[in-house]
Amino acid sequence: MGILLAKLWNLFGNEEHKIVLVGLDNAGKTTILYQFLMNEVVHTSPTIGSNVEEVVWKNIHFIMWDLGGQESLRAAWNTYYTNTEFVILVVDSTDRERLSITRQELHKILAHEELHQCAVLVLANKQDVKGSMSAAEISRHLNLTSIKKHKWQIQACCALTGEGLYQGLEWIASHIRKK
Ligand SMILES: Nc1nc2c(ncn2[C@@H]2O[C@H](COP(=O)(O)OP(=O)(O)OP(=O)(O)O)[C@@H](O)[C@H]2O)c(=O)[nH]1
Ligand SMILES: [Mg+2]
Repeated sequence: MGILLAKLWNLFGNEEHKIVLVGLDNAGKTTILYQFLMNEVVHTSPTIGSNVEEVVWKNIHFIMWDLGGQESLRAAWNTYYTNTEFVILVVDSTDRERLSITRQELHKILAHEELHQCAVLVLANKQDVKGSMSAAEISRHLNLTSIKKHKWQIQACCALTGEGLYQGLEWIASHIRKK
């Protein structure tokens, strides 16, 4: 009976799913958060601390936490991890120089005990910029195929047009439906 009620509760879209958006500063996290919220490009400045918004899509309620990505702020990312179901790692696909730092951060995230059950969506952002790295190239550099304990996916996107963002969210939604 309890399970049935829980299923009905979810069916009516009352359950909230927590997502944290991480990635280095300037990757496009805040731009992506507000694309999801309003389908608009907002003017952003570097996030100090975090932004949080509720995004409802296909009757699924997401609580999205967008965390500041500057080096001094990354040490505090783990204070947001409790009850997180999905991590969205946003990568600036033009930033070849710092991809190895992103890789280190990703593998630190995956090793965190509070995230041992979470699934990871990597968004290869800024695909509109000529010469940006492809999703396949980023996947190779981040060594995504070595990830065995977490479900993961990589999706190319452009936060300015919104292209690719909803394919990414659909991947997340498909995991929720399977539960
Ligand atoms: N060309 C291009 N620019 C983008 C894209 N997404 C974001 N930007 C720009 O990148 C800059 C940084 O975007 P933010 O969303 O503030 O980055 P952030 O990841 O939140 O950065 P922090 O808050 O410092 O961690 C802004 O000037 C955005 O307009 C994109 O897909 N293409
Ligand atoms: Mg930001």
